[in-house]
Formats: sequence, structure tokens, C-alpha cells
Amino acid sequence: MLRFVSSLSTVSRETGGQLGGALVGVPASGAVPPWPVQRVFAPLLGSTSPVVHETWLVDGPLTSGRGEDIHWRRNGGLLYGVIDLDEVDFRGGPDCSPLQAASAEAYRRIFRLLDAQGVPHLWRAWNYLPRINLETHGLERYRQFNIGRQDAFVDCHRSSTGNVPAACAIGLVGGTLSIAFLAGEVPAVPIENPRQISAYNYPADYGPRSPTFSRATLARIGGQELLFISGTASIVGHQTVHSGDAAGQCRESLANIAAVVTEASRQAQRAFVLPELSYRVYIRNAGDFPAVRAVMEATVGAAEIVYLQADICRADLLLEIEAYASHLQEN
Ligand code: 3EB
Repeated sequence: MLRFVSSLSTVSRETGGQLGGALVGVPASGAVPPWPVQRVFAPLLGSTSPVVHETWLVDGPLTSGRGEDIHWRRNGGLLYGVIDLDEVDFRGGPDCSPLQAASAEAYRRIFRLLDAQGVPHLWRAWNYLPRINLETHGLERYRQFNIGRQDAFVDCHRSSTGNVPAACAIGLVGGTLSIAFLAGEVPAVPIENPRQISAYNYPADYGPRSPTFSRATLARIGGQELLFISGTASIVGHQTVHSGDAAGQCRESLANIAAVVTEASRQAQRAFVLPELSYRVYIRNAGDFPAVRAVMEATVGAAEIVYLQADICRADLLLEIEAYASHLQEN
């Protein structure tokens, strides 16, 4: 049984072993638990606590390891890891920025680990990079990341279209390139959104290489169905809609999530519904928070929602929403 637990200010005392997790927010002190933790250093919005601890709990024995800047833990056919690379350690080259080189290296190390551990299927990746919209080396940093990421998929003989992980790619003020990942012994089912062109088919207007992610993945393990919904924005077809209108972008993003949930539900044993999802909402401008929260609450009701201030990968996107849900299979 995999359980996702979100708790304020202290590490959860729930029973079960910790596979890994994330520390979201701006912690006052540096105490970090012994399992792999991705730090998402960004201000929480509307929270009574400066941090949220998100933890993946499992039953049964855990094995773990550290090396090559990856910290990982696994339980049966499930592995969670975090890799942090500082791009200043990478030289790049004339046609390759240090960030591009670091991104490619990070994914190559992830794939090497997953192959060695016999859990080759990447289900979900959480990508954070400093100053995502900044242009250096003649290219926006998000686009540099996309080149490096796709190169690694190709180098490691993985498809860069179709069966690709769910993901998010978010900009933070500083820190290192940080990628958390959840992988399995068995493949997940990739889900696309009929309202959007698949990201791996985006036209070249959005960068020399398309981003390598699917709109969601549906995984089955230990009698559970897990639904990982990628960062979802106000994009219809391949174009940003509702420029400058945060409430409008929030409504459109939720319409996209609803469409993805409908697609996923067709493949699942039981339907998923919006109020049962846990959400993380990234808002570019903190001043938009009240308007965004109002739309979220009107649409998804009493769902669990974490809001934080962070940058989104297109300059005209004001927010992005990701989500997770799980339930038991029928039989
Ligand atoms: C989009 O739909 C918005 O590059 O991994 C969302 C989720 C976005 C994941 C990624 C980017 C990524 O294109 C941006």
C-alpha cells in the first residue's frame, strides 16, 4: 500500500515506512529526515505553517542507497529518489550550456540507477530549476533543460514520445537542479489530454526540443491504482490562453485536469473525481493567490491543496496545477 501524506510543520507520525518525500516551503531550520527528501524552497501561500512535509509511506521492507548525487529508497517494485546537481560543476560546451549538461547527466544517472535496480519504468518526475525563464547562452533556461532531458532519454534508449513520465518543471529563485522521481518495476499507462497537443509534439516555437512528459500516468501496484497528473496549465492546443488573467488561467487549467481525469478514468477500474485529488498549485505572482484560491475552492471543493509561489515554464503562464490520487482496485 502506497500512501501520500501531507502534514504541517512536523514530520508525519503515521505508521508505515517512509519511501521518501518533499519538504515544501521555506523552513526555519535545517533538520531533514533520513529518507530521500526533495526540498522545494518556495514560499507557501495561505498556509499557517512555513513548510509542508509530503511523504510517501509504504508497508514492508525498505532498501536505500546514495551515490552519484542520488538518494533513493525502494520497497518491492517501487523506487523513489532525489537527485540534486549544481550546474556550476558542469562545463557544457559551445552548443551546450552548463544547465543543459547537468539536466542530461541527471536523467542519465536516474536511468542508470533504475536499470541497475530493475525498476526501469519512470512514472513521475518533479523537476525544479533556478531562474527557469532567464535567457542565457541564447536560449531560455527551460528550453536548455528540455534539450538535456530529451538527450538523456535518447542516450539511454528510451522513447521520448508516447510512453513518457508524468512531470512538472518549475522555476525557483535559487538552489540547484533538483529532480525527484518515482519509478516502478512495471510500466504505467500514459494519459494524454484531448484538449491539448501532446507536449512531446509541441511545435518548435516553444524551443528546439519538445518537453518529454505525458499529461498523466496511471500505475497499478499492490491492488492500488495511482494517478499522477502532470503540471497542468492554461494551454489549449499548444497555445497559452487567458494571458494576464489568473482566474481565467486557473479555470482553464482545471478544465484541462478534468479532461485528463476523464481520460484516466476510462483506463482505470474505477473513475477518479476532482475532489478526491491532492493538488499542488504554483502561482507566479503572490498577489494572484486570493483569486486563484477562490476558483480552486469553487471547483474542487474541500480537496487537499498546497499553494506556493514559483515560476512557470512559459513567461505568459501565471500558474500551473498538479495533482495525485489513488484508490484500491475493485477485486
Ligand atoms: C505545459 O503544459 C506546461 O517540462 O516537464 C507542465 C508539466 C509543463 C511538465 C515539463 C512542463 C512540464 O507545457 C508546462
